[in-house]
Order: sequence, then C-alpha cells, then structure tokens
Amino acid sequence: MTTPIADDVKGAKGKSPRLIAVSNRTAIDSNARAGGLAVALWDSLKATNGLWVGWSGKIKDFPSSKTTIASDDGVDFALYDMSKAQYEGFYLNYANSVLWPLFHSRLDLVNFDQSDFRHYQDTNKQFSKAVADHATPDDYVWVHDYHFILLADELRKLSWQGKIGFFLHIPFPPPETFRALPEAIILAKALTMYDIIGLQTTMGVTNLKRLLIEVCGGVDEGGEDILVHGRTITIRHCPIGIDAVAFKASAESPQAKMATKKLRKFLGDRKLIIGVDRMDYSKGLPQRFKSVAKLFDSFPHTHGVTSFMQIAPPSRAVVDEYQQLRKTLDGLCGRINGDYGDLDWIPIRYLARAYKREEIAGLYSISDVCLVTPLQDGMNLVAKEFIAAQDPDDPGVLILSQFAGAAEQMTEALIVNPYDTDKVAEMIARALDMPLAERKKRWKSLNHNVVVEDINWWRERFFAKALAPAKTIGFTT
Ligand code: ADQ
Repeated sequence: MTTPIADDVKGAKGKSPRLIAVSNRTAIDSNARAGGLAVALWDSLKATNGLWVGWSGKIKDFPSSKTTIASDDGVDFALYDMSKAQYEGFYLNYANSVLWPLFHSRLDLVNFDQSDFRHYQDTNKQFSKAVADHATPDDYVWVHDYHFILLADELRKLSWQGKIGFFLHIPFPPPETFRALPEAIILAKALTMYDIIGLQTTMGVTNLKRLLIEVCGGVDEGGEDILVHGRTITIRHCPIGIDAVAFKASAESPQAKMATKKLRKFLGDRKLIIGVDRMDYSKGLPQRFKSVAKLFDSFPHTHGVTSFMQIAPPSRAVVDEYQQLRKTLDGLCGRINGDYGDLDWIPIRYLARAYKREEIAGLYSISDVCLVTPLQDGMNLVAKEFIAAQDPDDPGVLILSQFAGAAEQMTEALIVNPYDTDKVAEMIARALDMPLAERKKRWKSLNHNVVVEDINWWRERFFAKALAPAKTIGFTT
C-alpha cells in the first residue's frame, strides 16, 4: 500500500547514509516489482530507508516542477510528471531515438535534433534537483541507464560532493560510433563526473576506457581506474544477473502450471522452440524468423513435429522504427505459415502481448530450445531465465547470439551469429537432436553461473571497494 506523504519531507535526511536510486521508471507500482532489478534495488533501498527518484509514468499538460513524494514499505519515492513536450523530446526522441539506436550500433536509425537534446539536459537537471533536495553528502546516489548520463554533472553543478555511481544496462559502443553524436564531448565529459561506472561486458569497459582516454585526455591508472582531470573514476565490469532461485520457484508455481497445461493442449507431443523478447529492432526478430524458415526448408523432418513460439509484446509503439518492425514480423510470420503450415500444423506462433512472469517461467520450462539471437544486447536476461527454469533431468538447449552480453558468461550455450541465418537453422536442428547427456552437461555449467552470478552478486560487485562504507547501507561486501 503506497502512502503519499508531504512534498517537502526532508526529515529522511536524518537517516543517512542511505541509497538513492535514479531510474526512468521505478517500482512504485508493485507489478513492476516482480523483476530482478526492481527486487535487488528494493532490498537495498529498504535496508537504508532509501529513496527512489523517477518518472511517475504520468504525462500532464502543466506538470509541477516539484516531485510527488510517496512512501511504501520503508522506501520513499520522489516522482516527476512529464509534459507532453518533455515526454517526446527527452524520452521518445533523445533517449529512445538517439541514444538507444546509437548505443546498439544502429547509426542508420538515429534521428538527431538539437531541441531534443535540450529536453534531455533539462530533464537530467530536473531529476538532479530532486536528488539534491533529498540527499545528504554521505548518501549513495545510484543512477541507472542511458536516460540519465548527464545526472552526475548536473548534480555536481549543484555543489554535490557525495558519491555517485552509474550503471548502464545497454552496450557501450566503440568510440568511433559514440563520436557520431553531436553531443559526444558533452556526454563523455559528463560521464567523468561519476565515481564508478558499471558496464555489462568487458567489451563495454574497453570501449568506455578508450573514449575517456581519447576524448577526455584520461590516463589509465591500471586495474579498473582512470584518472581524468584530477578525478579517479572506476570503470567496473558488472554483468547483471537474475534472482535464479525465485525464478525457478516461479516456473513451478500454480500459474506456471496452468499456462503450460494450456499450451500443451495445443502443442501435443511437438517439440517447442521459444523466443521471448520486447518487440525491439535490437533483438534480431526478423533474422530469427528467417532462420526458422530455413530450418523448415533445410530439415524437412522437423515439419509437423516442431513449433516455434515467439512472444513479443510491442514496446515504444509510437516510434516509427517500432511500427515498421511490427509490420515486418506480421508479414514474415504470415508468409512462413503460408509456405510451410499444414492442416494440422502451425509452424510459427507469434504472440504480440505480455504475459505474467510466472507464465513466462512455465513456458520456458517446457521448451526444448530457446532462441536468444539479438543483434546487440547489453546482457539479455531471457537467456538466464530460460536456464534457471529448466528441469535438471531433462533440460532444454539455449541458442545464444555472440552479440548478447550474456555470451561472455554463458559459453556453454550454442553460440551463433544471428546474421548467419543458415548456421542458426543448423544450430536449431542440432539443438533439437542433442543427446540428453550433452544437454545435461551444458545446462549444469550454465545454471551454475546463473545461480552464482545472480542479481545480488551483481549489486555487491558494483558496490565493492569503490563506495567504501558499503556495509553501512546494507551491502555485504
Ligand atoms: P531489455 O532490453 O528490456 O533490458 P532483457 O534483458 O531481455 O531486455 O529483459 C527483458 C525482460 O522482459 C525479461 O525479464 C523477460 O522475461 C521479460 N519479457 C520479455 N517479453 C515478455 C512478455 N511477452 N511478457 C512478459 N515478460 C516479458 C535492458 C537491456 C538488456 C539487459 C537488461 C537488464 O537491453 O540487455 O539485460 O536491461 O540490465
């Protein structure tokens, strides 16, 4: 139950040090709290009577320049409403039509517009004020993702001396790509105002270090540290994980069982290949559909006995590129079913909607093969969720893109190049026929990693050493 409390509540300042998280969306809505990241943040926020600063999810004609403060179960929230212009300029345009495609190395899809960058700057400034209003210098500010690259810089302009960490959930591109941004230097310099930056992959770490050295004159101090303009910044490899134990429990829940029963009724004895992704061009869905078509083309013995099910809820549906993707997938799915389907067999089932976490977990648990084939992905949690949900006595096979951050950790998956649709089709055929002993061996090693390097491991790794009194805010390192 969320309790609104007075807007000027600053009494919480007395409870420091505490964690202050900043992200575009928060978990004020308890439905959003089911995800691993929300749970991990929630635990730390709760342990420190922390504060979560973010967007309320509301768009208003005349939004207040102040946050609405709410409190739930020991966690405070400071939430901003956005104006329509801000929602478009900051969120849809600069964050999701400039930074998202650029960081995923899709320069062809980037739409630059100076007025959007002004909205991005203003929004970062606005959110930094909320932090400054509510934080004391020994609090820890933990900023999440590409929406808030400028936040530390704006906060320092308000004379904030405390520690600020940043975790980027998406890939950090090579400097050659980053420099295509008209605002590359402003953003690169702003990154140097953080104390610690966490990245999903070693490739991301290399790319960011190179950028800070080449664009900001940084000096590599060895290990994780870079010295830029007299400040030492820690660049840390922190691959995000999931709450593997909780996810396995979800896969065995009554809701999961109901979903699998329903699907089994439709599926019969057929083998199931599954894909679960937000409908996003970074996820490689058209290439994946073509690979499945090639499977049916080159391996006719799979006809009638194998089904592919893609679950892909539309996201950012007002952005042109996302509408185009939807049309492409609709067309491909129709054509493949038309070409290969039969009176008693639908080769591809494509469900453009969201399902409950438990239902997704159940569906993974009865799948023989999971296709995780993004063209670029910071990490990809679906790969980890699929492994966590498997039956150890009869596990399914993970086919994983070499361009997912997860490929650095999950080396026992069948690693593929998603552009090479012939090879992906061959890998699917191999996965469908893989002997039980090999499936078990691969799964055991993958599951070990998913369980050990879980969401808490990730959080503790981020906070280790650099933010010294981590123990005092509820972390175990
Ligand atoms: P995302 O791009 O959103 O996250 P991902 O890591 O794949 O991608 O996580 C998607 C989550 O949504 C998974 O938990 C999945 O189960 C869920 N999901 C997908 N489709 C669903 C559906 N139809 N119904 C219900 N749930 C669905 C960004 C980066 C990633 C990085 C994460 C975390 O782009 O690379 O792994 O942040 O850091």
